[in-house]
Amino acid sequence: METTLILFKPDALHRGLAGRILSRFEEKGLQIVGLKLLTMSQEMAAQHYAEHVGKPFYDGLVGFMTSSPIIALALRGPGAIHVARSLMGKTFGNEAEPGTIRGDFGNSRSYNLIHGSDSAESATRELGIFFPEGLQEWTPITAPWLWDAE
Ligand code: IDP
Ligand code: MG
Repeated sequence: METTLILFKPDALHRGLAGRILSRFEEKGLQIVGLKLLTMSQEMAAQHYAEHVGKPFYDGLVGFMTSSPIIALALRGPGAIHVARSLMGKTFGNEAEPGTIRGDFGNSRSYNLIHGSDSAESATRELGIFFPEGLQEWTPITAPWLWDAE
């Protein structure tokens, strides 16, 4: 079982796509264990995007991500990190496959709607930034069928 950190970026909220994007994950069977609306501080953005410091797009990315509210989401399920990334599609909307969130809802290289953790280490680190208080522990009544559990 894995837990991943998803962010709906400001463009997802401005474009009124938050509900539709959330539905993709719910329909897939990922469990919501954390959900909040917040505006990212400069400090949070710097921590979250530390690996990108110095890249040409870094200042624009941080400016965009701190410009208005985002939704932070913690999702759980078997292989949740990879499963969520595959639902999201490739980084740039104009390269992402149709059927993916980025492939269906965007055509931009900078405004790509969503972030998802890329590894177990990233997920642990990023969940700590957005959910320092911890996550909600609960068991969906459908868990045996969602998770291949007995
Ligand atoms: P990811 O979001 O698919 O993991 P990363 O390479 O980790 O992609 O980049 C983080 C974010 O930085 C991207 O989601 C995108 O918003 C932005 N970004 C990455 N590369 C570029 C670029 O070449 N131009 C503009 N923005 C970029
Ligand atoms: Mg990344």
